[in-house]
Amino acid sequence: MKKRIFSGAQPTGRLHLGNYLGALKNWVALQDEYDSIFCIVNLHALTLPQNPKTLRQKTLDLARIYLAASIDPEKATIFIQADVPEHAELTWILLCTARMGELERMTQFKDKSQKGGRERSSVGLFTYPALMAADILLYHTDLVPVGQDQKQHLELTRDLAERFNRDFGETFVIPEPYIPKSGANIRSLQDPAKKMSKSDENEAGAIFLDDDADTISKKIKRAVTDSGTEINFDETRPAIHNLLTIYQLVTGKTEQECVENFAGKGYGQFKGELAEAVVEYLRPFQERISAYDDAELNRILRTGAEKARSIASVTLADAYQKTGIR
Ligand code: ATP
Ligand code: LTN
Repeated sequence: MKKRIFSGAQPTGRLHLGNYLGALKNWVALQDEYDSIFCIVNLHALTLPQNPKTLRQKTLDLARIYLAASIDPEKATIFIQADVPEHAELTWILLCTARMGELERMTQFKDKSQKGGRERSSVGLFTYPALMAADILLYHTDLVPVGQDQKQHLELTRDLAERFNRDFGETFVIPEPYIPKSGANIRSLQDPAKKMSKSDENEAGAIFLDDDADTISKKIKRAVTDSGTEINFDETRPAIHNLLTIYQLVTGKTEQECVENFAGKGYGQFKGELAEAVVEYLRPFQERISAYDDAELNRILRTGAEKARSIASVTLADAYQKTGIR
C-alpha cells in the first residue's frame, strides 16, 4: 500500500513562485510515489473577507493551476474542501480538544490579524489551524508537503491527533511535514524580511505564475539587492540569497554551479540571466493553463470529491463513535 500525502492551497488570489517552489512543485514530484490528495481549501479562504462574486471562479482557476502544474487527475485526487462536509464536521470535534493557548501561539494568526487588528479579526481566522488539522487527519495522511510557514500548523495538527488518540483511542495517523530544504521560504523581491505572498499589497514583491515575460523581467530588475557585489549563498545577504535560490531551483543547477556561473559578474547580468531562466521555467506551465475548460474542471472536481468523501466519511464516523456522539 502506498503512503498518503495531502496538501492544499487557498483560492485567494494569484499563485506565485513561492507557492510553486515551496509546495506545488513537490506535490507533482511526489504524486507517483504516494497516494496523493490535493484540496482547494475554499473554507479557509473565508477566514479573510472575499468577494462572493469571484470566489467560485477563483476556486476553479486554482484547480486549473493544479492541472497546469502537472498534477495528474488520473493519479491524484483533486477536490474542493467544501464539497466534502466532513471537513467542517471534524473541525468542530478538534476545536473542542484544542486549547486557547495553543491557537494563541500561532504566528500566522498574529501576522494575518495584525492588518485589521485582533479585535476585528474573524474567529474563523483564529480557529483556522483546526480546519487545516481536520483536512489532514480525515485522510490518515502520512506526509504533508508545504512551505516553511505551515510548519507550526503541522505541529499543532500532530499535537491534536496525539491528544485525541490518547483520550479517545487510536483514531488518527500522526502526519509528518515535508518541507523542502530549498524553496520552502521564498522571500519578497521588494523586502526579503517578508515572505513572498499573494496578499502583499506591493505586487512587485511577487512573481505570479501568470506574469508575462516583460513583467517578470521588470520585477527582477527592480528587486532589491544587498550591499556588496558578490553573488553567493551568504545568509547574511538575504536579498541575493533569495534571488540565487530562485535561480538554482528554476535551473536545477547545484549551489556550486550557480556561484561559479556568476563569479566576477555584476548584479545587472545576474538579474538578466535570472529573468530569462524564470521565464523559461514558467513557459510550459503558462502554455497549459488555458487547456482546461470549466466543464472538464467541474467533472474532475466532482469525481475527486466523491473519492475524498468515501475516505473522509469513514474517519469522521469513527471519531463520532469514539467521542460518544454516535
Ligand atoms: P500567501 O502568503 O501567498 O497569501 P497563503 O498563506 O494564502 O499564501 P496558500 O496559497 O494556501 O497560502 O499556500 C499554498 C502553499 O504555498 C503552502 O504550502 C505554503 O506553505 C506555500 N507558500 C506560501 N508562500 C510561500 C513562500 N513565500 N515560499 C515558499 N512556500 C510558500
Ligand atoms: N493553511 C495552508 C493551506 C492549507 C493546507 C491544508 C496545507 C489548508 N489545509 C492541509 C496543507 C494541508 C496555507 O495557508 N498555506
